[in-house]
Amino acid sequence: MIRIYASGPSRSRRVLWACEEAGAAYEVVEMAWPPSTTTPEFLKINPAGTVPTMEDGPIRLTESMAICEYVSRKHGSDMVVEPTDPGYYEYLEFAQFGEATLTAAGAWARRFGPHSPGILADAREAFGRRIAVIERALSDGREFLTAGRFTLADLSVGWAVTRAPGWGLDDLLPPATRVYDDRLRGRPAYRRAYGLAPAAG
Ligand SMILES: N[C@@H](CCC(=O)N[C@@H](CS)C(=O)NCC(=O)O)C(=O)O
Repeated sequence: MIRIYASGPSRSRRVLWACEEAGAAYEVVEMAWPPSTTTPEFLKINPAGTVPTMEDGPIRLTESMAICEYVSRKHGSDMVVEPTDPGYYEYLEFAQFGEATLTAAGAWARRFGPHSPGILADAREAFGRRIAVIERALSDGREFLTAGRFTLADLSVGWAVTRAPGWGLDDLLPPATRVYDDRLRGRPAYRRAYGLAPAAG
């Protein structure tokens, strides 16, 4: 069975969410925070000391989006958009943007912001500019970022959007992105991944 090393609301939730969307069976090893120093034996599994980390037989992966793609492909989920599908490059762009660009600004705010008002201001400004990319895409009324369905691009960007309150950045979410945020939070798979009761109605 797929084993996920996870910790609280970290990026490991993106992976649990992917497993729930794909209908994958998985087990969670919940780690103390930070996983590198409070659980030193974990460094033998992942020298970077980061979560999520996944083991499935001989396969070991430590990047959340790589794990989401692995789980999706293994379970035949339509969350993957193939290079031969229409809109593939839009999908590729958003799937990379969510982790590499949007999440980065949120992580600066959470990790370094408390030590320096200047860094926090810079991180907030960066997050505000970066979320404008998502707002522009969603302002045509689309439900999901690309391909007319929920894809790995939504898992990538959506994890960062739904994490914004935990980073103290939710006041920066623009209107269409707020509607998208609500839509994602209502998904049964999201709610299971976060241990939340099913959405009302
Ligand atoms: N790009 C990686 C980032 C992994 C990462 O930095 N995870 C954070 C939690 S969200 C972590 O484990 N930080 C602990 C540390 O840096 O010591 C991914 O998407 O999985």
